Amino acid sequence: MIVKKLEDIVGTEQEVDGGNWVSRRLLLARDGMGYSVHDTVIKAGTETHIHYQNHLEAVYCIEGAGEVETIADGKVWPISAGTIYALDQHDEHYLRANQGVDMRMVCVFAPPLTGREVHDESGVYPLLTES
Ligand code: 9YT
Repeated sequence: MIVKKLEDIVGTEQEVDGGNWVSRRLLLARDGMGYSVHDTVIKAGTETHIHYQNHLEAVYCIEGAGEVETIADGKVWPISAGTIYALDQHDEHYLRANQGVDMRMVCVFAPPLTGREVHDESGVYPLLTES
């Protein structure tokens, strides 16, 4: 059994600042679950270009509001607390948080992140494995 609290992660190296977002990485590859789980804050008023070519991600909004736009077709979906989206096609997208309030998301990645990944200039995370 693994039990952790968000307060155990905050301020450690499992809290990663990506600029537009801060990701508190609750479960990682080394926890052996086959996926990673993050509590991520998307800063108010930001737009982030993301393209997880090496990962599948599901994102469940629990606070705040914004939108996600898939770049291939220009579709825009509003996001608010209680909305989940899943990048089942490795969809390249923009993630936007509305002005004035941060968005808080629970993110699940498969394969799991190992810990310190941040987006490269194309919005991609590298595919890393525990050595
Ligand atoms: C929703 C999203 O993809 N935000 C970027 C950060 C990422 N979820 C992470 O590393 O937690």
